[in-house]
Amino acid sequence: ASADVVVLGAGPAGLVLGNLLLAAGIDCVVLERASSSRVRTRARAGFLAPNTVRILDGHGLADGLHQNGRPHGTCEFRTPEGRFRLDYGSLGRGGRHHVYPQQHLVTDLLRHYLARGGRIHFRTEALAVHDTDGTRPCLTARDADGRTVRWTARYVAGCDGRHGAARRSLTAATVHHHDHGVTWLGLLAQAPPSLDAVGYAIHDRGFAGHMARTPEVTRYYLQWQRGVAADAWSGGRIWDELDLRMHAPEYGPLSRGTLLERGLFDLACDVVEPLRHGSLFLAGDAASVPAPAAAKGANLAVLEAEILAEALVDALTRGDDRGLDAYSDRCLAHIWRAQEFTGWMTRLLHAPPEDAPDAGSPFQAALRRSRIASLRTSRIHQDWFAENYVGV
Ligand code: RFL
Repeated sequence: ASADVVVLGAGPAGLVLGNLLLAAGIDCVVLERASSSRVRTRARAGFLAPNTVRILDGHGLADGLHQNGRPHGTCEFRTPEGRFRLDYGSLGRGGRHHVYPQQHLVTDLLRHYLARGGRIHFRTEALAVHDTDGTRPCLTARDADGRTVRWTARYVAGCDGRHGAARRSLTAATVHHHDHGVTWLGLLAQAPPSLDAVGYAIHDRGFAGHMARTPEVTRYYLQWQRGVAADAWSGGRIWDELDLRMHAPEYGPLSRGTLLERGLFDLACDVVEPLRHGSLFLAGDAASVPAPAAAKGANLAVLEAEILAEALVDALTRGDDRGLDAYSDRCLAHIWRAQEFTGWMTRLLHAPPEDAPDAGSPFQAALRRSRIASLRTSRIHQDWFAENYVGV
């Protein structure tokens, strides 16, 4: 089988790319390892940046987002020294997030893709990409019936995440890996949000976070000891710990509810360099995974998909390869900016990890308090924070 562009993965990156290529009349196909229902229900991100909304709007992909998403522009820091709010929507460049669960966005993108006549094969796992040095790359995949199928293409877009076939097929790439040394227990609670802001709580026992998703479901995070299982604590113990770290005695109790999902996330990140290998291009988590501390992953994925779509359209319709040549450098500039800010957020929210040379250091603790104080009191620091927090 063949297509001009074979897209691996039906996440935000692959489906935005697929939609933009179809809109320009490019022949493409999406191969996705998971089932259609799994793709539509996988709860992950929820905070979409202004640039993401602009891209979706510009291509008629934002109907669900405007109907059911909510603008959001406030975060609250709670620390042993007190709490303060930053209305980041009116600081920096005045950008706000839209809160819209990723699985709803993916469902919308899939609906538009299919309505435009897009081809997609679910339960089809790409195994390896070959011959990317030539003009006719090909790949092998295992289809829903377990048969090995072969696809040829002009270009392959690897949007299949950190553990996908695109990354595995690279022979000459550098993967920069950094582990922040912190693990989070990510929770989805069947409970309304407890505050009308993103909540970042700093506590001697570790970080806790609160992020709205829908009026009925809220995401919480607890900094967690590495190596301890996600189900080691009862629901009651988790809520007690969240109350403690979110300073509930001072600021009011959290709205409790059933914990629907628990997952462990190491705050580890990576960047692949370069993002182009002949006729294979990486986008989204396949290109770079930022630690989840600053809600960057899905937003970078959509931005890279737009840049790649424009470049592929130029190459396939006009023989103009300049966009493809510039793709890697353009995206890496955004990626490193996001990685730098995410690293800064990570150091703001957590003490040095237990195995770090400066673990437990009072000096580091004082620096962290000073960093927070600067964010609380300096308008310039707040503008910098706001610009980076919503920017990609
Ligand atoms: P995805 O969404 O992982 O999609 C990749 C798709 O590829 C498929 N796949 C394959 N298909 C074919 N062949 C193979 N060999 C394949 N291997 C994999 C997978 O089944 C999947 O469907 O990657 P994409 O499109 O690059 O999008 C990236 C985002 O999903 C990710 O960065 C974000 O979810 C990160 N993230 C957040 N990002 C934000 O911008 N804002 C947030 O608020 C936010 N919160 C989060 C997050 C990630 C989280 N987790 C689960 C790590 C919260 C959490 C808890």
